[in-house]
This record gives sequence, structure tokens and C-alpha cells, in this order.
Amino acid sequence: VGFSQVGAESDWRTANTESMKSTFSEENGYELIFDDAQQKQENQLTAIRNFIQQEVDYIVLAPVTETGWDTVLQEAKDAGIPVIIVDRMVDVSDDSLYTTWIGTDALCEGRKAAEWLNGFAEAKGIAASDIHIADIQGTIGSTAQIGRTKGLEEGVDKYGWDLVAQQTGEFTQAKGQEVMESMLKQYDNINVVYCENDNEAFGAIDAIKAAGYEVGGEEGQILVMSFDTTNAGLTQTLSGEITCDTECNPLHGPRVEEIIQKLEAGEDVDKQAFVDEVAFASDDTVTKVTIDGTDYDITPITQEIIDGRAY
Ligand code: GYE
Repeated sequence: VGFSQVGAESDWRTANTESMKSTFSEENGYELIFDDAQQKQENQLTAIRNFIQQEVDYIVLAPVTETGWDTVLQEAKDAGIPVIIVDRMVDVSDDSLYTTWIGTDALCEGRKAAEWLNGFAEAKGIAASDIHIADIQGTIGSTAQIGRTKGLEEGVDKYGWDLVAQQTGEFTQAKGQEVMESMLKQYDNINVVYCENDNEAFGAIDAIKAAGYEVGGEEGQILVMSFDTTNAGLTQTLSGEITCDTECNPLHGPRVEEIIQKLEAGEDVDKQAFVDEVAFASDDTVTKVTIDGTDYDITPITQEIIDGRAY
């Protein structure tokens, strides 16, 4: 199995890589060729071509952005190697270029977060026009960014919040901090920071504190929202520094193994499958959101919950 990983830029990615490596171990009878692309698509293209040359049985691709995959996936198809896409999606003209996709519903995540914000504001009696949001986006063009940004923008349209600034933090802590610093210099009214992953939130929180503001959901504080629910992210949620953290589950190793076992047995696999995901908040102000008629729980975080989680 050849696995092309986007990069090790976030805690989420570390958990994702660990899950793949522990599943596709020698003890389990696999040979895993792992490549870390350091967030560069050209490195992923090279890795896939190497996997083809090494005649792997399966290629697993966690694509950095959605576009630009047609040629290399055609090469894999011509070589007769099934490609399993994980986590983020690819946007290709012909979906026979990959075998199956399993990953996260980033738009649903974004919508949950936006509905939580609306519920929170209503419960606290904050007018929509008093909500001034900075959106620290993920890697532009990645499924996770596209869905999470869209979920927020829908909320902005629907509820009339003020979207003050929007800029990518590349899903990293360092960039999240840098972007937050410059936004706080430019605008003095930001009171909600919508970070598109936990590592950006860690950086943003540092920048907010360094600028002399307080982080949290109380009046006069800057409220930080995030995605991923990594162990460190939920720990910051428990401490109240992140007010709402929406899950993006990274444990794809066993799911990919199940797909490979089915393919080996000649069984059909679904073309696309979303992973079930939950959401947590630092308190119980909002414990449920509804999207398109479906209810989703927002669970107040506890240490017991954090201790019981696998990542
Ligand atoms: O949220 C982030 C990572 O693609 C869903 O990528 C993933 C995202 C995840 O670097 O932390």
C-alpha cells in the first residue's frame, strides 16, 4: 500500500498518519510505503508516480487540494492500481479515476459550527449585527477549507453577522498566529474567531492574548471556534479558550483496511462514504443544532470524555 499524506502540519494529520501506520503494519501483514508531501501537490504527484513504478497493490491518497489530479489518477488507472481517496476530496472530470472516497463532511461541520454560533448568540442576547467575525481559513482549495468556509458564509447570509476578515492560516499554528496578529492590528472590533482547525486556533489564541485581549465566550472576550477536536483542541475547550470545537475524525486506517479487504474479496464498495462526527462546546449554552431537519448534539466537554477518546 502506498500512502500519500498531505503533510504533518497539524495534530489531526499526526493522528491520521498514526492510524494508517498502525493499521498497515508489518505485523498485520502489510507493507506500507508512506510519503509526507509537506503540503505540496507536486510532491504528491511524484509520490503517486513512485508508487505506480513500485507496482503497489493499492494507492491511498489524502489530497491537499481538490483539483489537479486527472492526469496522475489516469496513470494509476492505466496501471490497474485501485486508488482510495481519504479525508479530503478530489474534483475530477471522470469519477472512475478513483475507486472510492472516505472522509469528512466538511460542509456539514461548517454548518454545525454556524448554527451553534447562532444558538449561542441568541441565548446570550447578542444581536447579529454585534457579531464581528474573523475567519482563519484552511489551505485554500482543500475540501476541509471549502466546506468550513461555506458553512460560515451561509450563516453570515442567513443571520446577518459581520464577516470582518477572511484569510488562510494554512491549517498551521504558526500561520494562524501570524494571521490573527495582523487582523487584530487592522480591526478593533473582532469578537469571534472562526478557526478552520485546532492548530490555527492554538496560534490565534496566543496572538489574542499577546495583543492584550481575553479569550472566551463572555462579554468583552474574543470567542474562538475550531474544528478537529484533537486531544489538545478539546483540552483548550475544557479550559474555555475554545468555546466550540467541531469534530473531524482522523482515524481512517481501519476504514481503509475494510475497503481493501472488500476489494480483495471482489466485493463492491461505496463510491463515497462520510464518517460520523460529533461536536463539543465548553459549556451547555447550546446542546443541539438542527441542519436540514436533522438534529446534532453539541456535547459539553468533560475530562472524562477527553480521556475516553482515541485521539
Ligand atoms: O482539519 C486539519 C488538517 O483535511 C480534514 O486537514 C483535514 C484537515 C484537518 O490539516 O487539521
